[in-house]
Amino acid sequence: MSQARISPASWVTEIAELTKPENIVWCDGSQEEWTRLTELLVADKTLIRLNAVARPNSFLARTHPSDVARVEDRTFICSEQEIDAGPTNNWRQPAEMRALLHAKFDGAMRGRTLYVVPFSMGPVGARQARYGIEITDSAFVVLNMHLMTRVTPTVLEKISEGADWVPALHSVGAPRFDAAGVALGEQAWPCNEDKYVVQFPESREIWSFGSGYGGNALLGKKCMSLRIGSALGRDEGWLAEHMLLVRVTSPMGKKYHIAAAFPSACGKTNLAMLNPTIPGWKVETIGDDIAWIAPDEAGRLRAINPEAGFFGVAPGTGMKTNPIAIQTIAANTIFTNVALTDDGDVWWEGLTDEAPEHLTDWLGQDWAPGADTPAAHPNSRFTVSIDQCPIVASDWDSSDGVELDAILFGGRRATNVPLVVEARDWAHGVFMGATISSEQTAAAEGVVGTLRRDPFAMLPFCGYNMGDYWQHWLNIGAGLEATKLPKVFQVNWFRKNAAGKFLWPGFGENSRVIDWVIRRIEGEVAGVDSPIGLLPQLDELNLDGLEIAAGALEELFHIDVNSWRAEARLTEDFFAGFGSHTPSAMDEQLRELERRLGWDPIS
Ligand code: SAT
Ligand code: MN
Repeated sequence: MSQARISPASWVTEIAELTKPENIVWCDGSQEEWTRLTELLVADKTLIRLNAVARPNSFLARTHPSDVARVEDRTFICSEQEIDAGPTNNWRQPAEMRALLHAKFDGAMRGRTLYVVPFSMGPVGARQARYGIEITDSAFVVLNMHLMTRVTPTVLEKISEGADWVPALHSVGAPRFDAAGVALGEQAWPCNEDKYVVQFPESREIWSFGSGYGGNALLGKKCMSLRIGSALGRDEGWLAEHMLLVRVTSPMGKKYHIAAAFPSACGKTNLAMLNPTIPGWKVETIGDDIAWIAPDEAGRLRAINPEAGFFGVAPGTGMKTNPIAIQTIAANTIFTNVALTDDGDVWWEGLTDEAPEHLTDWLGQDWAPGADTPAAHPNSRFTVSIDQCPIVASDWDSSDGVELDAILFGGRRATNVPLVVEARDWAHGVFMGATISSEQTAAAEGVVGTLRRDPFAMLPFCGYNMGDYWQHWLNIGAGLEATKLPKVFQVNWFRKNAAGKFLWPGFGENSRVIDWVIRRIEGEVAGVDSPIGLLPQLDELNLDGLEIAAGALEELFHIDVNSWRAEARLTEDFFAGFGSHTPSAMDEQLRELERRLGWDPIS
């Protein structure tokens, strides 16, 4: 389906004619480029250089207060047919969107530099690697791409040898001059009120306008690796997933690989850097956000992390919750929208138990403990290369990837969903993934806390009809021997008691759940059947040394039949929204759940 492309040079010329930049810079991802661009941005006050002793080679950026998260209602999947975008995506007719975008990009880079960023998702030359070229008028984006992807001219060589690539065009939408050459004035954080994050899945193109923030602007991440990636995966027989990837070594010295899908800001980075509290276990990080998964010749699913860095949520990250992340960001890190300490270091809620006596908040205002607004924006972030992670697997970027043993699906659920439950088989696992719901976080614009369906944690990231995506998952499983497939589990660290307190301590203690998952893989524990899947028998969990309130464990695994019936009713409505694109196997799973809940769905 992908089209023969014009050369990168012709594309750059075409885009430069449209956007009318002052000059063009081809980027090479070098240290020299990093130094040059950080100096440029420090000089123009886009970046603040942090205290070089406390935080060497690290920087703070403060965005415009309106440009702080992904803009889901401005994100579009422009497939030829609306049905191919499906009911969960915004769709516009491609020709109409192209015309609109041409008007937006016309002159959008006047007075700015157009940077050409050749990048690879996955190790250059690997079977699973995919190449892209991002054009951007933001040096801040170039620096973040350095950390998050592999920026290298080698990509251009691969393309000239015939490799396919994704053109990814980005502008902050803030020209310095109008068409008549009149200066428009420079904003501290250039962006545009009108934002578009647009994917054309058939022609594998990305056009992003108006935002300089995160996934809106770092186009290798959600736009390419998930939205375009999922469409590529559908056509080529693999899976592009919003999943962390870890290697877990048991006390017996056996290695397992686990991928886990959680919505944005639900703890993927924490689980990816898990510090086990039970003795003898070791966790190594492979990725914290995206996994590309493909069947191999032996009939196993193998995964790579296509990225090269972390774009992690700062608030809540501290020595107690994620000491590995704290070590990772000790240097060479870009922080966005966190608070600044008086000695030129960074701070956010949860970094330490007590806030410093005085801070400059993410808006650049004086801040003191007790203030009624947070010092760091709830979606403030750190960008850092994966190489800095002290527990990164030494072969994290192996071209072969790793064999998957288990897949976890999770979300933030205060009620109903137990700490862990195992799917009966692959199709039941797909049903678990398809029916995830989670309380909304600050990672996207919207009301934090409201419960929303987030199937496979891919709601904002699936580049085609979500119903077809479930069928694709079913097909991948059906094409492989059941015994070779990873086992699938649903987890929920966030269940609360009636008083609203978390029942499970989470973080390092989640190693106890991983321990049970692995003992299930080994067939060492039997679990106990329940209407929603296989639960641990409480004595199968390793709870040595854990202090947990009396009754909390029972509550963590309690299945409330009435609430689950209500949940099944909502799933019925949810599936109905996909019409004939809901796979019949998903309807069967729902009927089966209803039967197990002792409920005759027909009456
Ligand atoms: O802004 S990003 O999309 O990169 C982060 C996230 O929402 O997961
Ligand atoms: Mn994410």
